[in-house]
Amino acid sequence: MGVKSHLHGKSGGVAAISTLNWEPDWLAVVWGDGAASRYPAIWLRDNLPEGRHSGNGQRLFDISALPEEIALGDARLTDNGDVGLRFEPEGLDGVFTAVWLHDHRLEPEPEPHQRRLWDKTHRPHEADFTAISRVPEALRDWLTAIRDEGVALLRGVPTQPGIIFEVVALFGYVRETNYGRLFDVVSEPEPVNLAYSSLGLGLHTDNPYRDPVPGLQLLHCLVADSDGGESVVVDGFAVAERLRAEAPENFELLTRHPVPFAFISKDADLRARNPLIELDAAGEVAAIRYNNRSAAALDLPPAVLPDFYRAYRRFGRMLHDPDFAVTFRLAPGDLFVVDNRRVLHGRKGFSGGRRHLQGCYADKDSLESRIRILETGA
Ligand code: NM2
Ligand code: OGA
Ligand code: ZN
Repeated sequence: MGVKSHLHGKSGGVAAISTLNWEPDWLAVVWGDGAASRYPAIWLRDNLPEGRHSGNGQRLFDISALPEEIALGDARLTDNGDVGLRFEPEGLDGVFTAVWLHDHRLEPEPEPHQRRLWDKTHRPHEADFTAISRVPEALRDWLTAIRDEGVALLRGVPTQPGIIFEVVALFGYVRETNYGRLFDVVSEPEPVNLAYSSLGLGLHTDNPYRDPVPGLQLLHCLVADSDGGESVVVDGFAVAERLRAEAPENFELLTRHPVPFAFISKDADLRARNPLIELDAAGEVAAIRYNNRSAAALDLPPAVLPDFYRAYRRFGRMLHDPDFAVTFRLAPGDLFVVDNRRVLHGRKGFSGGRRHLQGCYADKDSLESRIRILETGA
């Protein structure tokens, strides 16, 4: 029972098989709707249900334990429409349900894009702390906005120091760093980091000098008695896509050359090297790293640097184009979350009275896990 979800079912929908064909190397299935699927024998052998623990669904054997040459010796439709297979040379029998085979079709079918790119017209999703603490659907919607839009606001978070931990506990775990499990963003006389001053902070992602970078940042406002200090957020993915469309050669340069970032203090010497725009294996933008304060001296080959600077500056100008900026002012009891691999944030300088935020980092995998759990109602 628990196993089904562990086996990553996509649809769970009803799947009827109309015809089975097989060769020693392949199983071919024709579905009730006429679509066809093929599965290699080695893949089927690797995924036999018996190969997994019946309680938790974890695989029980290592890939090296599989015989070198695996072939199907027989394939038949069972009375209830599932698929019985025999594997040689082991002489092993196993059954796959039609639903499992349908959920795990291997034909390339692009996953629908979850991310929604946005510009200055975007109104970040807002939720109420009490509501998301009590109503699973409200929590699901708030977390989904963070996952798909990279930013969301929360109101009504008591101005009690440390309450940010209760927000994180709704979806995951704090990612502790040299700044602590929690950090106080207040203006200090000798700030170890410019965030702890009253200066404005240009658009940035946090901690690019760390690998991996924290996936999420939460900032909770306890006191906002000063003038200024407004928050700004920009969808780095939207800007990167604009750059790709308008200046593909600039985009390419920023994805191809990793650049050094550093943060050095009395008790930290953090360094990491990564591209400003990171792509995944499919060429999709996977992460933005942009932080003027902690960018180390660029050390790319001299022949590359002039072109690289052109691309870097163009990207920087685009990021600061007001067409992309969403500005808001945090009041006591407000909190916002950003996807720190996607959305840049900044603040205007402030003066006059006191301003106090508490922040922490968390990882995104737990947030995505929580959404799946809330969606299946488990
Ligand atoms: N603080 C607020 O990444 C950065 O250096 C931005 C981070 C100090 C944890 C500031
Ligand atoms: C930070 C930061 C913004 C603010 O702490 O990383 O960007 O509004 N702070 O003080
Ligand atoms: Zn920051």
